[in-house]
Amino acid sequence: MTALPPTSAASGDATRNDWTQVEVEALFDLPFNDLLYQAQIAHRAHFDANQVQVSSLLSIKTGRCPEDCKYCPQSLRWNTGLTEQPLLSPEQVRTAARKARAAGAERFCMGAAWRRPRDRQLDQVIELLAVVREEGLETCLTLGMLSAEQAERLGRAGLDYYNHNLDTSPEFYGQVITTRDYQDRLDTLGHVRAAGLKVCCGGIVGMGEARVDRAGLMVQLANLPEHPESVPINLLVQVPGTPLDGIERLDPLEFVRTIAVARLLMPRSRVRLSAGRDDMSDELQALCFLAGANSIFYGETLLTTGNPATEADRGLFERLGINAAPESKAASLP
Ligand code: SAM
Ligand code: DTB
Ligand code: SF4
Repeated sequence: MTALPPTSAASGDATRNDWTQVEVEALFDLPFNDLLYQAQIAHRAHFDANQVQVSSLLSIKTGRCPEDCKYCPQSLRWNTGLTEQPLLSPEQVRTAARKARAAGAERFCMGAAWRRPRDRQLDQVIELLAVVREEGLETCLTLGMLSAEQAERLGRAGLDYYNHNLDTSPEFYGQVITTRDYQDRLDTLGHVRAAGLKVCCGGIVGMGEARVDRAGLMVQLANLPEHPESVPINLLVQVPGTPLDGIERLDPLEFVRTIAVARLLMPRSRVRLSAGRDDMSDELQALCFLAGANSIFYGETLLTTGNPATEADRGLFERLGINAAPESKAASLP
């Protein structure tokens, strides 16, 4: 006997924003094969299951962040030996964008280690945004908290996506970050939506949270007024010097379950197999794609930590028959 939940999450066509914690925990608790089967149905209803979107990431301002995120090598509170880097110049960004485009990336995401950008800093970032747009790439930024006015300015400047993660459940959040609260994050996400930008919002697992917290994160993401278009699921990259270095590693199959639940709850969103791939086997990544992941970060570095070599990713895609064709080709599917 399989233990499918009374209402199959996979079958409903309507996207829901009213998930309960109990329902989502029940999905996590399904037998692994049943969970993956349901996730596959949801995935195939909305996407080409053999198509993965690729984004490239660039840290445009590195280190000395005043926030105290316990996972992050860029907080000035932890001694991680990171080389600081002030804001990159338009020329540096153009070079990186061209390289990313030549390697096959569709979207170029720029991240800055700020709590929130000052208006003068936003002016400079808008210049960088123009450079990436000139190079013909989709754009994404992650700069920390934004005011409503700042989000509107980015919208007027032609930004496509803004990344701002909820990171974990509201209950576990205080154990990871104390310098900004959950509501601050929800407020920024509201400003980004109101400005007409697409939302990239997900979280991190493997920080010592329990399954209820992973379920709690998923409930928060899926019950946002609109599902984020892009949902990055990061597996903690343990960096020496950060408080979370050395924490017990998450069971890889639990990571796959998290991807599958994200796919089921947000069936029309791109679910990104985000940080942590450098430590994953090809087989684990293949299971993540089977569970519904259909986006990755492509290129040898994330912001400050490593990511698989592009040749390795190309080889894996080839072995799996995955095509990294532009999003527009997938858009014609149901
Ligand atoms: N400073 C901005 C902020 O926090 O909003 C933007 C950059 S921040 C590095 C973006 C996201 O990267 C974080 O929200 C977190 O989810 C992820 N991240 C940071 N360090 C990580 C790590 N060691 N492992 C996995 N994900 C990480
Ligand atoms: C996201 O969710 N993951 C990316 C991106 N959004 C900005 C960042 C991952 C960072 C991993 C640690 C590092 O390289 O510094
Ligand atoms: Fe700063 Fe972002 Fe790192 Fe937190 S995750 S310390 S806000 S760069």
